[in-house]
Amino acid sequence: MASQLNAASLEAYWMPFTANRQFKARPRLFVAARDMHYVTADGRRVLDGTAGLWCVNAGHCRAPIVEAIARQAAELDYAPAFQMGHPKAFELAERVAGLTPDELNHIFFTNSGSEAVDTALKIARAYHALRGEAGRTWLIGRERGYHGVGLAGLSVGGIMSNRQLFGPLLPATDHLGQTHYPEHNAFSRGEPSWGAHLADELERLVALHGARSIAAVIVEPVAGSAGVLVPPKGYLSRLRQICDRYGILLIFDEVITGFGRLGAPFASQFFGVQPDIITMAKGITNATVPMGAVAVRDEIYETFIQASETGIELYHGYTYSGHPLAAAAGLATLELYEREGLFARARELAPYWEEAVHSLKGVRHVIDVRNLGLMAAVELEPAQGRPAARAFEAFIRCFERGVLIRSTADIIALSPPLIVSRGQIDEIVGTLKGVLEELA
Ligand code: PXG
Repeated sequence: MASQLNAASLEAYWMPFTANRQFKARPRLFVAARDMHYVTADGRRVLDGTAGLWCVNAGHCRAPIVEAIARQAAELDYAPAFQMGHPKAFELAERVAGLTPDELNHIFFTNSGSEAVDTALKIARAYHALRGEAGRTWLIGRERGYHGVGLAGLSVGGIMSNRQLFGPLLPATDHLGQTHYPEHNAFSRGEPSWGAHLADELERLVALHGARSIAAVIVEPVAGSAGVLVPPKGYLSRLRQICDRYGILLIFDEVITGFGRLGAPFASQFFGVQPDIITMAKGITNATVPMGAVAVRDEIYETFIQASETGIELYHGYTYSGHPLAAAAGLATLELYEREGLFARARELAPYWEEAVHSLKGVRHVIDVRNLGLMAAVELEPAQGRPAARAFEAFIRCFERGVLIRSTADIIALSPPLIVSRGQIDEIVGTLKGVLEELA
């Protein structure tokens, strides 16, 4: 299996968000991929039930994207990102702006979701400062929120294990309460009907910190990493209303929900709620080349551009912002999504997906199933005294049986590429069902 890896190379690579000791004792390696499948080092095909890490929306190694990257690498490998440009970054920005909601027409490129989040939070504070409201510095996230691993993203994030060793985090940050209450919304199909009022907690934070001290609220429209927490009906529009009332910017972190995961370009369109800023990454290049981006409302961009007569308007950016390979990959990816109608396909498959995953209700260990678009979570009763062990064991056994799922605590997350077939949905759910029935 790990035959081509010796002990030294296994040790040299410090793997991210991984149980290194456990992994290195028994490595799981992919060496190739095509469409819906990975190939392991020992030559087995594994059906991708997670689109990599929620990112390979069009399936693996798609020829148009592969070719665009190869052509670009041979033609223009790199152009300085500051005070110089190359055409494809502009073309991609225009394409992305064509997918974002109406008034969000300006795109800042980053290399990851984490950087997109830090960029968005900096833009939010600077925007208020430029408008003469420098006192608006507080950034509000949400319990169980995941906004990447930068120190700002961690500060508004709400997953304790990601935060606990790294304090003190950014001051002037606070959190809304999380939205998943199994006693009210276990086994909800789509958006739970209970819980819109949870958005009113923002009123409490406004009262606590002062209406004119809050810069922005950032939420994932559907929380992904914490285990697919679907917002209660009406919750997001209520957040929007409260932000409007107090001049607070609303940021949707669409790193997972962007690019068709819910059957619309962005969750914003799916829910009919328009934020001021959207962060994105992952599906923007079908995960072939690292890239993230931030889309901002016209008036935010104009505020920066008007504030400076001649100089640099935003002292922020990355060496690889709008990198030629990422831009080429992004253009080919968006063309592919469009040509194959993949967002519409996700929308059409969603009811079948919902039926399939909810067939796990009543299966051994299952205490909740939730879904939206082509996302779902299956939550398990934790094994006595061994939290997270049961879902991790399910992950290992599914992998051995040729299906890739993802586990986080005792929650199994599913998010296949949008090209998944009905038969493959049955295979993912059927394999998981078999594994759960036999798990201790
Ligand atoms: N925001 C959100 C909403 C995310 O889901 C990030 C920011 C950070 O993106 P980068 O590109 O810096 O990783 C993410 C990333 C999982 C999982 O299995 C989720 C993510 C990454 C890896 C694994 O839940 N989300």
